[in-house]
Amino acid sequence: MNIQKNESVLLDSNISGDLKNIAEKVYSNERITFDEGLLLYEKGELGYLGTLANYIREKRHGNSVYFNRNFHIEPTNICVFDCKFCSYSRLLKQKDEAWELSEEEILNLVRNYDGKPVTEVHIVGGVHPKMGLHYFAELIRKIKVIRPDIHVKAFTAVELEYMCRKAKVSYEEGLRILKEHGQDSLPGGGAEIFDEEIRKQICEDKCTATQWLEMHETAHRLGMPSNATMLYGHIEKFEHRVDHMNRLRMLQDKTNGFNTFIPLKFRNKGNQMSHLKEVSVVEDLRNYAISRIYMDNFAHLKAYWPMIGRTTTQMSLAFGVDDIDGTIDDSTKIYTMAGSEEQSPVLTTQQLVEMIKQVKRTPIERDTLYNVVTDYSNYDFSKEEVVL
Ligand code: V47
Ligand code: SF4
Repeated sequence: MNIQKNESVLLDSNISGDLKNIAEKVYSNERITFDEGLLLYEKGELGYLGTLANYIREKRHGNSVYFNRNFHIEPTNICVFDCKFCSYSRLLKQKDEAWELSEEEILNLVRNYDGKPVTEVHIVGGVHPKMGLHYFAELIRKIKVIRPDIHVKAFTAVELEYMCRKAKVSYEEGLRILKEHGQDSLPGGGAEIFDEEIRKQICEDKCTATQWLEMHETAHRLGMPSNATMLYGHIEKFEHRVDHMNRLRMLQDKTNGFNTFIPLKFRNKGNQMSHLKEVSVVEDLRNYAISRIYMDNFAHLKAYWPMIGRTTTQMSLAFGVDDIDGTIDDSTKIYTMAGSEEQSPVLTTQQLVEMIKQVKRTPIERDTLYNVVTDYSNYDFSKEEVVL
């Protein structure tokens, strides 16, 4: 595909010389620096950022928008940590709104998908003091017995750091055990904002930035790919976002093990940071666009639709995003409890496909590793045997 650069950003006399230099770099496939990333946050207007991010996105992925068919298992929301932004976790002693699924309940959730064409299960939850490495390794093994074909994307670096510490094994040993039992990859959660000062204020007691990065580096070395998130729009400043992306970009240069970067908008309902205002949709779109421009070695940029809602998700597809996660069922509570747009995050594949087509993009179902499962350009849903 021959993607045209949009000269308007180079010719517009309202755009400063610094921003034009960045545009020239983007068009000639050159990496932008930390300071240039900061300048984009400070001075880049929505139209300018969207033009550049969309150029990169279309050069990489054409018109395609990826999604997958997955389901979530959240074994518990009981958590030993106390992240100030979290609306979801409960302490062991707080019985109201706390849940703890038994192994059989979890396996039954998997059995519910018998005969349905899901390709991934995403397992993540609170850090329960009694659910350890060997419990989860066995659980994954049993899931794979029921569903040998499914990709298991499980446990944030935060959960993994705790599991390894409790089991007194190195990250490498812990991850190796989980891999041998069937875990395929890691989700991107727990990264929040890497800056040590900000981290101290919002999630003091869980794994450090260095530990998060080390866990992912170790996973990549063992052949387990992963994602990376960034929680933005709370007390961090623009420089902390650039620093966060910079640390990820450096690790990706080293390992090339990340699939996707997922910016997560801070939602303020029912947590210890509820006094903070949420950022605007314009800021969300600017953030997606800058992420696309800055993270030049990440193949994919994901908008997590249950979090930002369907309309912003559709708009994000013009601001660098090429992936909108999956056809989730309503088993994921981490966002509904934080006040996300979607209080019942359920979309059938047909609805997801229509949402993408409505903005003139091409819906592509992918597996976790971005192999194409189905191109929905001309798909006839009336032939589907199982609706999902
Ligand atoms: O790390 C918690 C975030 C993350 C709030 O890898 C909040 O494919 C906003 O990482 N407002 C966990 N965000 C979820 C996660 C994820 C989600 C979807 C896909 C993937 C993937 C990963 O949720 C946490 C934290 O950053 N979070 N509370 C809140 N109030
Ligand atoms: Fe626990 Fe995760 Fe919530 Fe932090 S964000 S309190 S680690 S469930």
